[in-house]
Amino acid sequence: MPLTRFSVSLDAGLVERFDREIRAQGCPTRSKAVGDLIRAGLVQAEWRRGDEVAGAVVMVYDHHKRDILRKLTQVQHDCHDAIISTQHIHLDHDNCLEIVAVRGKRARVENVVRRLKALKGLKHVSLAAGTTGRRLA
Ligand code: NI
Repeated sequence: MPLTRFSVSLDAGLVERFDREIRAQGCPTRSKAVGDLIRAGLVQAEWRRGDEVAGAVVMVYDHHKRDILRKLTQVQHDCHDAIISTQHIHLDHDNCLEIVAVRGKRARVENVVRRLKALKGLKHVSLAAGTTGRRLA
């Protein structure tokens, strides 16, 4: 993709604060920081519109909890069309970290998250709402 230059007029204080923040984050250029913000906004728009999206559900649970493994497997089989991969990590003697990669229409992906969050016995469930990347440069 060719680069396009454009000028933007903003409040000086806002730009100063933005520059301080991106320096603190180690961002190399203002252009990269603005591009990252635009892409983040476009990803949010994909989710709002109900486009095809991709992401990861992160869960932590104690595998000793009654029936938890069977219930997790059941939900993942019920939602197999939206789940592309599952990774299970044994964190310690009791705790497991499970990462479920999801892809599909927003409604199907959110259904996976809703079903997982409804399970009793999970210590943590969160969604990293990503993108398929197809509509982003
Ligand atoms: Ni485990």
